[in-house]
Amino acid sequence: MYFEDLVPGTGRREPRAWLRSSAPVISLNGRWRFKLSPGPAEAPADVMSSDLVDDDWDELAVPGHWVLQGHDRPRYTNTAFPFPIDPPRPPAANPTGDHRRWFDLPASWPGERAVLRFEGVDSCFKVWLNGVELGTSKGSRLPSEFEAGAHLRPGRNLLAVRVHQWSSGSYLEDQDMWWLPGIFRDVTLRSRPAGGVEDVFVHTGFDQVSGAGTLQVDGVTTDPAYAVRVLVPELGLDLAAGGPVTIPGVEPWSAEVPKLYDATVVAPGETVELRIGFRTVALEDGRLTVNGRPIFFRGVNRHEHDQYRGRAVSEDTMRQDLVLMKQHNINAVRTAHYPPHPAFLELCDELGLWVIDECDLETHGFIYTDWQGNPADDPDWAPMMLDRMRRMVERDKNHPSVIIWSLGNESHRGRNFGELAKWTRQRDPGRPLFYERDRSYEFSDFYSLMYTPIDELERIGTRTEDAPAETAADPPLEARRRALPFVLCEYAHAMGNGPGGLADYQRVFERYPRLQGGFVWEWIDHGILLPGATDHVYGGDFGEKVHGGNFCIDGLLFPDRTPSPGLTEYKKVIEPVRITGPDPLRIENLQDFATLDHLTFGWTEELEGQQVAAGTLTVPSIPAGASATVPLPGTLVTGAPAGGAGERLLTVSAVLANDEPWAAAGHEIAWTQFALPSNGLPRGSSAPTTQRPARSARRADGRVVLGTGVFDPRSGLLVELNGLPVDGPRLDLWRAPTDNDNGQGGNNAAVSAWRAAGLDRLGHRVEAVEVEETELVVRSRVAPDGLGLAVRATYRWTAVGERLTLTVDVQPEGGWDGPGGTIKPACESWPRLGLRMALPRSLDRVRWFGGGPAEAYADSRQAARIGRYSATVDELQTPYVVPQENGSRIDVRWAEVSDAEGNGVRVDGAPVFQLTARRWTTEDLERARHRSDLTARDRVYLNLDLAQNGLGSASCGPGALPQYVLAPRPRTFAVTFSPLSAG
Ligand code: IPT
Repeated sequence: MYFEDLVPGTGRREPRAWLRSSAPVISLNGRWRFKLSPGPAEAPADVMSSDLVDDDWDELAVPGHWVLQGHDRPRYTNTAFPFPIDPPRPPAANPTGDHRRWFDLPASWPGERAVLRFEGVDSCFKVWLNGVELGTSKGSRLPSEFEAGAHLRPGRNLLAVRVHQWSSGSYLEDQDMWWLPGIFRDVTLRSRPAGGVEDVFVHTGFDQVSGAGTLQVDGVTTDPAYAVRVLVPELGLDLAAGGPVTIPGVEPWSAEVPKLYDATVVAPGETVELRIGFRTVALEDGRLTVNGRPIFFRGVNRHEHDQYRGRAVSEDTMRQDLVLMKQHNINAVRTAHYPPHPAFLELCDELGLWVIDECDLETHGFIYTDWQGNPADDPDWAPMMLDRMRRMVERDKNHPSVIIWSLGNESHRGRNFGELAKWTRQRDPGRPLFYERDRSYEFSDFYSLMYTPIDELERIGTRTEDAPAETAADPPLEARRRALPFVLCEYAHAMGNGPGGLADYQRVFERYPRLQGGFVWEWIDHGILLPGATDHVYGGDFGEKVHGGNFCIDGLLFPDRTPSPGLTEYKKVIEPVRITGPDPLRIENLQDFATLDHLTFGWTEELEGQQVAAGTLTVPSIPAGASATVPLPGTLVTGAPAGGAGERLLTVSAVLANDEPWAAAGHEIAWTQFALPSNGLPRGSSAPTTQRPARSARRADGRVVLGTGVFDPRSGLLVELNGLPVDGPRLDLWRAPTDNDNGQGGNNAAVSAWRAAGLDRLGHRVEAVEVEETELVVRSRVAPDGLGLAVRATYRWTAVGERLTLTVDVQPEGGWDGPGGTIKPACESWPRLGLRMALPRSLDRVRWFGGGPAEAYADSRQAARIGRYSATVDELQTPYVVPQENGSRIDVRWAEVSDAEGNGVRVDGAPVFQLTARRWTTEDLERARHRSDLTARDRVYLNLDLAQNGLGSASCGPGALPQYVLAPRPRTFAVTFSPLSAG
């Protein structure tokens, strides 16, 4: 059967470019009739017949996936095939969706050749027009065209499409994503006029020395006797197709300045509109260059995903993705792991992004046969694989944004890739090739890896990495590999809270010319909202046995396209302008082509987080790769602060001077904050004070009273602060594990060491509550059941006026460090070190002076700006699809937690602390699997931390770097509480 053989398709036309043509076209998108059968055998034999009555069939939106429209259900696996590995056979249970649609041919429709074009059908289909079979096709994310003209009728026509969820093609489509069958991209009927433009291949070049462009347009007509002309009005060009011709004085295309020239390709029967970008892509001296300059990728891997529509993404959604990328300083997309909707590439041309266009090819699941039977190395599969490469290259060849062809993803090594590379090099010598997973790199123009640790990246930067086993015994091949530029095609796994370490990667990328940047994994969480649901689903939510869990919830955007803190962090880390200083200020242009003339620079001076002065800076024109020094305004340099005493900060920021297609004037591109000399300490700081501690500690009425605090005499916990009920602060070392804490499949899992050390079950035994003259001292031993290790915590309370200061001394005891100790493996980190307390639920507003506005952690804190912020407790939560530790604000100098009237508590750090506030406990957060599992309790829970462990990206990659690890060792920290009252 066609769905289980190794024939890529039948009856299809030769692949060609996606063209905007003047020829008549009818969109067949819309409501279709639909019937789902459990397998091909059960599907109606007369699906193509006009006699079949389909009135009782359901309706389905096309483009769309039936599994997201109430038929069957979506299915998520990472690497596993959700059927037995028995290539090329699909499973017996092969859901088969019959789609039917009647359409009217307008009277004006030309009675000539016509084609039916499908932009994407997952995974295999057969098509009939008016009862006549036109053909079959596989290759889900690729177009298929069938001759249709001979079978069209005036008036009503019946189109029937039978789609099989599984096919031999499924073995080539094992990308880490939802399995989503259906006609999920556009369907059109296109007239093919005599004397029309069948295909166009635009080749351009740009010579950075002379400023001249070259243009060659290969036009193919339906009849070679016809001449094809090319018009580029802006350049005054009107030429016969062919070439190349040299055009002096053109403006080049780059992702930074995406200059496009409108062009028209004219044949007697048809006109095609194109947008041409002049650029030359080359490999020179071991580096990738465009227009003669090495470029640097600040990239993301993008899957097509919409929380309601799956991979049937609208053009608005595509544009939204690109606008968000541009707004966040991203300049490159790897179309992981298949060619995107064709309109997406037009938008990349227009808005300016470098694109690695990736073939719809991944055989990852053969990992479970130890790569036995992997199609990539089986010549029988070569035609299926080559068909995919050809359809991608032919479709997308005219886009200036596409600068690299990727042969596919995660398909191990195999000779068929040699066929793909050979054909592609011959067909398009103008673009280099990429393939990561063959460690010999013989078919790739790049060396590449995924999730590489920083130290390995340093070795690659200096070309001193170990040779892979695949090339070690082959000196010429190894020499070739070592000379290649390096691109980190996936890194910084953005699953849940994280990734940590982006800034560290960036530093290494920028240090070594061989490293041409990377692509964060990945752009968006693949959470799906099924009809009527409030929680996003992921693998396992249907009780299925083989699934990939929440491994697809690993994007920089939440499923509704709200940026996550990870995206804000990435934006800051990849700023194309670096501002250092402050005296003098240095502005560095990190772009590859453009000046910074499109930006304006401003500064603000803040005292205790409140603006006291502001101005603009005059910055000279700075070419790409250059920098300039800019003097600071006089008052800032002399240090004569406006206003009174307190912490002074200078913020310098670069914003768009004018509206761009992707952001309005004023949109911020880069910023830096500097500490200015400070003029004494502000009121209310927890600095040494001349006031002497109150001699007020006393026992009274079965309670201990110290200043404004009332304590329980047995637990030593604070129970009241100035009349406000409090559930006293006590030591806390636990956090609700993040996906990165959990690591991958038990590897790298910080959390397994934490649990082995009992950090998730610590108990508190109070050994002494000592009421001294001026202080209250509470001594406790904090330890888990079943283990001998512990933490000694000594809480020392003093009161000065209304202020109550708590100093906590922490001493680890017993074998935290593994060998010889009580736990194995060693527990090398603590999730957090701080205090936990509860307040009445009415205290649901937080004001703070510190890092913000969003969450930040030790290794993801570049985007946190010191300032004054306010938020409700609910707003402080970051809505991760899978609940986990989140919402921590860092470098908090002070925070006020109050009710609507302003009554509450102020907390001062010494000098700073990390703050979280939530309506549920850490344990609630840890238990929750979906957001609706979290329900508010009648308290507000605060964590006041000295520190938390870094985030890392161990959900797929390295854990937190050593400098961000919170090691178990003795520490002392303090916070001061004071009452806040309304008015
Ligand atoms: C790599 C895949 O290429 C990508 O599709 C995704 O699954 C990612 O991992 C993790 O989310 S595979 C690599 C970890 C071996």
